[in-house]
Amino acid sequence: MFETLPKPKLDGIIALMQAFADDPRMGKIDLGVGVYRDEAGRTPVLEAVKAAERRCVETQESKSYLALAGDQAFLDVMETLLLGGAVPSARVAAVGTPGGTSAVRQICELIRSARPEAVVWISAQTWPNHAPLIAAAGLKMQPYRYLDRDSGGLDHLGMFADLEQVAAGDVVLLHGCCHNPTGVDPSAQDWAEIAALLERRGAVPFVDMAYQGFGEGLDADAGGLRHLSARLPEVLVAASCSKNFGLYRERVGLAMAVVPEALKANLAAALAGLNRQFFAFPPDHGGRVVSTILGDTDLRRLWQDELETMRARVAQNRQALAQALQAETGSDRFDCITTQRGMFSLLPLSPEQVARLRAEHGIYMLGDGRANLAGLNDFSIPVCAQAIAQVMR
Ligand code: PLP
Ligand code: TYF
Repeated sequence: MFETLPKPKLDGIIALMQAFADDPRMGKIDLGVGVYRDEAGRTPVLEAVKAAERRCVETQESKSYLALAGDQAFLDVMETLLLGGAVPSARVAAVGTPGGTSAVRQICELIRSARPEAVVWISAQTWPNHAPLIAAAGLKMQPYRYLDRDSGGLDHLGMFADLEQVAAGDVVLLHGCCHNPTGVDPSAQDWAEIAALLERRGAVPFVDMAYQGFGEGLDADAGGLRHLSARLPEVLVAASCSKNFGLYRERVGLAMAVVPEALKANLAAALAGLNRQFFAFPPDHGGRVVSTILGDTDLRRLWQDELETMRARVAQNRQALAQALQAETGSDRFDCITTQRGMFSLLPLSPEQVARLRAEHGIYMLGDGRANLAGLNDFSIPVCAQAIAQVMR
């Protein structure tokens, strides 16, 4: 039966991870997969996570099945972290999922169950997994303009012109903060305009929140989502705890629907039903770690300090790289790196230049120029700036 199995398309990010691991060069630099790294290049388990894990090991009395939605304590603390009380809980239905990836998939399945003809609008540059996940759920897609390559900021005119084409009942996928791969986020004013446009067109926002706390701070990063939730009748959310809790391989995420009160029970049942179809009970350990941290004053303070350290380090790398590139190239075209946020920037490099960086300098980034700036340190910043200037000459 498998002679006819089509050759699967590889995940380019995972393939790049492997290529980096296989490269024997000593001075190689990994700006590929989006994981946080400290100055020494490590992705350590957070102290708050270690402490919460110890507590869970000591106190947990059973690992028997829970509900299809997962642990309610985890869902409650995440509702507060994401929505900050912007809407009453009576409007919020949520289920745990194995990471943000399956949250995106579950939300797509939910859209298909409710409205199979809906078009999902995605930013022209987006996380490489978005399109495959939406397509796998059988939904149609349309791109909207997002990045202004000249300024390195939001293509406001292009984005709003494209979103004017959105039909009632369509879905618009937005990155909650720290847009992957561009690092370009809407301003508070932009979010208000997005909300007004979606309200006028009768379209539903779908917010993918994978980096809360890595942009400006926990509350500021959720500002767009909170504004949309307070203003619109329906908002869909996929959230991940992989980055901000460093729980990557534990697979911690949730799928959420903010709806009118009368619909909450049906949405909760539909989401639980989708969990049952795909994996039944979501993983528990990581979510329990998250609820332990957020439910304890001291652990929460420790976690927020650790998150702030990560956020500040990436912001510092942005400043240092932009300065080094300015010095090497004499051009201010890289200044936008400092106004972009989160781990990623889309560097203005051709695929050939990216290939040369990898072959000649051992510097790994995605083919479109996406670089994980958390992968830099004081030593590699001047090395990268020189190499980038060289391939751009
Ligand atoms: N959405 C975006 C935009 C991402 O960058 C990621 C990756 O971290 C995810 C969702 C989901 O990540 P995970 O499935 O590891 O929680
Ligand atoms: O964009 C990234 O690098 C992260 C990690 O299939 C990631 O979001 C990469 C590929 C993948 C899932 C997560």
